[in-house]
Amino acid sequence: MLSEIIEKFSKLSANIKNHERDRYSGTYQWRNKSKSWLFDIELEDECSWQLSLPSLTPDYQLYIDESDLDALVNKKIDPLGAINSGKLEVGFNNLSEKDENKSHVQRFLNVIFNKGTIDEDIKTLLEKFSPKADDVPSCPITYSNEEVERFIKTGSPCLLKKSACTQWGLYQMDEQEILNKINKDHEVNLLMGEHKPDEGESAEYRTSTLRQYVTSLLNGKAVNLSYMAANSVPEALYDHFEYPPYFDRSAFNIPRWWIGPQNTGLGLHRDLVDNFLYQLKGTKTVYIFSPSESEYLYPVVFGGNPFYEPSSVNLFSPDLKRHPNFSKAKGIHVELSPGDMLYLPAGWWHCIKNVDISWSVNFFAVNQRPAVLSNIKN
Ligand SMILES: O=C(O)CCC(=O)C(=O)O
Repeated sequence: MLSEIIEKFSKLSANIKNHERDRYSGTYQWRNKSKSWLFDIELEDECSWQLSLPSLTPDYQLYIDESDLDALVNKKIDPLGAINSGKLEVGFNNLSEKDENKSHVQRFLNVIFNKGTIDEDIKTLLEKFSPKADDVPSCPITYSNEEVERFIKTGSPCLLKKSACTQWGLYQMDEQEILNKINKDHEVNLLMGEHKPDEGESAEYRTSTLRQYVTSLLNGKAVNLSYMAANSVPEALYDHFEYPPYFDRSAFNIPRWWIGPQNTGLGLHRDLVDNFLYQLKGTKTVYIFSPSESEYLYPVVFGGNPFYEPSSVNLFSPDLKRHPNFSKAKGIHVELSPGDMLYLPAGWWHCIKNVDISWSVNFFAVNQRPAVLSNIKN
């Protein structure tokens, strides 16, 4: 099995462009959780990526069990999920640079597995070419894919009613039918508390089986309002949904699903890639701000996910002493009901609140440039 994994790694090396080689050059040593050596990969400035013998002083050490490594190279879990869930740990010699190194490795893995490179220029371009807050005074509602395609070209969010998800098995099945399709030990990550980048606090997660979580959710007991946020949709469900029809399938990574009780959600942030969010069960409210409002939203630099940027503003109890310009930000909001699909163009800020028990699935177009910039050169 290891030889297949190594072969897949070699193929993925084609994703690494020359300028990335420079940025990520170094020796990455992969070990399993019991610390046995699996392989080293070495990326040098100008030359190709190669497998090498164990280095005594690797720049980065990555600890992952072989089964999880297999899931990672086969793109059944993504690097962000693997790190957040503790399946993949990153080790270094120099503990004082722990967070920085972890971010570096996470970014590097995004380059390999998601073709993910976001340069700072993208933010400027998104701000320049996306519609401004005044151009989108409310979220447009549409009933056709043709209209959605027009919004995608102009970089405007829109809500599609009666979307294609109403035809998916995943939409039509009830909770018990979904559970019956999935291995009963299938593990999920529950978000117990969001990170507080301003205060240097990381997000808190715990694990559970999907079965236990959904059962307690349905019994009204989802512990401390935990949120099953951004988990990879399990393979057993791959035949029960379709990818968004607007881009080629290869634009997307594995869809993520989001399940949680009333009042769970996610704080204000933005993703620098196009996103399609389908609502399967329950309702959620999404608060949205144009990239043109960024200067009022106090973005913070955080973590190693290059596609993600949080704001330090708490939308539900803003601290205007710390964030005085937030009072100038113009936002819109929209409610998603079962069967709806929200198109969130790259760079649009959003904050989520589940109104009742909510199940959603989203697709990030991590392998392509934001659609609004497709004809714009930087
Ligand atoms: O549905 C949610 O709670 C979060 C969704 C989200 O933030 C996203 O799709 O980017």
